[in-house]
Amino acid sequence: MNTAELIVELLEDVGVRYIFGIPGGAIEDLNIALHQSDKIMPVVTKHEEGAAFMADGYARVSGRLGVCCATAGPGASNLITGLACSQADSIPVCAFTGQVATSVFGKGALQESGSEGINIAGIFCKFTKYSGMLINEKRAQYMVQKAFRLAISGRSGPVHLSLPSDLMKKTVTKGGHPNRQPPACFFDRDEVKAAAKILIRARRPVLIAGWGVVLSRGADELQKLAERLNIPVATSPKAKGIFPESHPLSLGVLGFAGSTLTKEYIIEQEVDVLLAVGTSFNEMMTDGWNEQLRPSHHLIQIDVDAEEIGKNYPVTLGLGGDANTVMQEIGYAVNRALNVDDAGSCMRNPSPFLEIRDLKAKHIVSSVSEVTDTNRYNPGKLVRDLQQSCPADTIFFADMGNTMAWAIRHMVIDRPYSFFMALGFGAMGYAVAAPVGAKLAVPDRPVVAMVGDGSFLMNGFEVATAVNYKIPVVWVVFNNAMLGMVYHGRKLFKQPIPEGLPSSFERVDFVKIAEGLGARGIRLDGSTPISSNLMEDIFTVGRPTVLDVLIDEEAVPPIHSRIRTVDKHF
Ligand SMILES: Cc1ncc(C[n+]2csc(CCOP(=O)(O)OP(=O)(O)O)c2C)c(N)n1
Ligand SMILES: [Mg+2]
Repeated sequence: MNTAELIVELLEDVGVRYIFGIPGGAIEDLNIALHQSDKIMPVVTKHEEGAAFMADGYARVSGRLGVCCATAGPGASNLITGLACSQADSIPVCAFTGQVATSVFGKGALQESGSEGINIAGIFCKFTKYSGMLINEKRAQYMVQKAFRLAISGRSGPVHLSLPSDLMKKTVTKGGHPNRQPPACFFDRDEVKAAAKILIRARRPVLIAGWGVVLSRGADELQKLAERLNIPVATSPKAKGIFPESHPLSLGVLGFAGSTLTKEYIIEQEVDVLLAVGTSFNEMMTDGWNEQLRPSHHLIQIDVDAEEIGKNYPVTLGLGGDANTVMQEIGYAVNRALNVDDAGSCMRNPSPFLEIRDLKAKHIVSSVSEVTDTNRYNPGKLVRDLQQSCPADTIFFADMGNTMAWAIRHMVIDRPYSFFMALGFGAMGYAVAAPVGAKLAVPDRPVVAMVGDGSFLMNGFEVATAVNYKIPVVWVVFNNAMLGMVYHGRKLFKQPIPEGLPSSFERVDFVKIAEGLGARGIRLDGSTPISSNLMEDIFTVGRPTVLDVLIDEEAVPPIHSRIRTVDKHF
């Protein structure tokens, strides 16, 4: 076999089923090898950024490795924003990019992007866990397997290999080294015991579950631990729904667009012990590093990456390790200390259940802000209607912009692994392409993307990719003919910001765009609301569908905390 065929076999060995990308001269050898594979289906996208987002969406939803590829030069550089999103949210994605033959390095070949030209492998080092260029076909298996191991293990993330075309053609022999992936389930027993003791004695503790709980697939352990400790749970915005939001111990989302009850419970009242699991205390979770988030006695922080522990708030106890494993071990230690079995739970007085119940009654989200124009859909109502009209197992994606804020504030997510945003890097257009990869990972679940019109205009041609492969994603476009977050953000500053780079633009007809791309397009507004019948029809017909929803552009989104942070820190 040649090196390209070896790479495809190695992909097959780790169970890869899809590769997202766009072909080009420098990556034709990989293309030929893929043609011979009956296990891997290539998905050719309309832009490489879409390919990287789809690989990310596939990995984010399935927990498995996502794979994308591009040709040399601009093909490779178009992957950058996608891989940067994966890096910021620790998503395991492997990217392969083409490369001109090593024999012409430095001579000015078209799209040359090796160490003598625009150094793609070097550029990618800055936003991946590992980026390398194949230097010898005899080291190909080592480098590919190393890349896979790094992507999936420890704090997962994207990796990249640049593949010079001459090396792809060399004859190689596959070595007998299976790709072993050691699970990251380490923990420190003494620290676990110490944490259990503190948590049992805590008077008014709170658990904050972050994105690390999602990455470690820790929803079950989280719920068990919360119930055993009788401890209220808030999530970061990105981890929304990892703890069922209707659970009597749920406080909802803390931070950006989060619930007002969470803020009252955690920020405005005393918390003596804070257990932070898989959260880095970033800007969006902490409302700009609010000092009042500090607990009065103990901050216990669990993270797979030691770099995060104590980074933004001083900890009294830092536990390295995978969130799922450490929570499980704390659960055992609590049981042993209380001398109870799995069914036992830690009594607390006053009962957090009662306090949360009363707060929930007080903070019932009143039926969203005023409607200025009756024909325009209030976006808060839109996200609620959408959720109520979709099956319970629907997976939702939310894109950057006000859309995301409305969704965080008004949706109630009770099923873990059902609500996704790329909030780390915060790229507009992510939720246009990523859901296509996600749908391939979970073909039996409905996948719905909530996208602002500005974001849709960035990557909307990927609807044609979904049409091409009959991947029935539903995009709900929040059509306000503007970059709404910019518009409202400017207005909400103490000193309103003028419109030098205007936030509004001519309204676009997304029904026509959808139809032009081969998808189904449906227009809705406030007088034709989303209904269960409509959504059922869309899911039954099973075509990629764009809902072009005219929303009230003056409805003020819940983005005030972000504006305060920008005002104070930037
Ligand atoms: C790639 C990229 N460019 C610019 C931004 C800055 N930005 C954040 S939200 C936003 C406006 C989003 O507009 P739209 O998608 O229409 O959503 P809306 O806020 O109107 O709901 C902009 C420009 C960004 N996050 N990502
Ligand atoms: Mg908009």
